[in-house]
Amino acid sequence: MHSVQRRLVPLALACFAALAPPARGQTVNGCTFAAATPAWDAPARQVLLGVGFSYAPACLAVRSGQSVQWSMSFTSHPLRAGEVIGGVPQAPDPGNPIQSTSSGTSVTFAFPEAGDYPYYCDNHFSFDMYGVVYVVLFADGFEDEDLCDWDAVAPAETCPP
Ligand SMILES: [Cu+2]
Repeated sequence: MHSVQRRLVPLALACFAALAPPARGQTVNGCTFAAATPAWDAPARQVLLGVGFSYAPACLAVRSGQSVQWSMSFTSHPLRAGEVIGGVPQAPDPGNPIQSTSSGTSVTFAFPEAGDYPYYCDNHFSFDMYGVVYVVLFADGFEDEDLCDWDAVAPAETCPP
């Protein structure tokens, strides 16, 4: 462990519970980190159909390394990674672990890296059927590269330009 990490880990330990993803405070797919359902200690991390055309919970916070299971008819509700902006689905970040799923009734994706991973239903995004998986970095998994995903806690000198 080099000096940068020694300096950063105590800071991270002190405030990990309040960490927010880079888009802190920003609304993405109807979600904010603050309003997300914390699920890292839940017995199951699962997204189900909500009332009407919606996900339940749509905005989920998990710990890096955990998996999330979506359970619903993907024929009726094709799952796609990406953000919906102004009613238009955007191309997903290539690092988003959520893969397009158009059949079956259950799919699980692992989220090894901290970040925020938006998703939507390809049939009903115009009804705001979308959400975000927030992947929270916990202190025992910290690496300098991870800290750079969290601009609120990573000093600029630790991050690539
Ligand atoms: Cu749908």
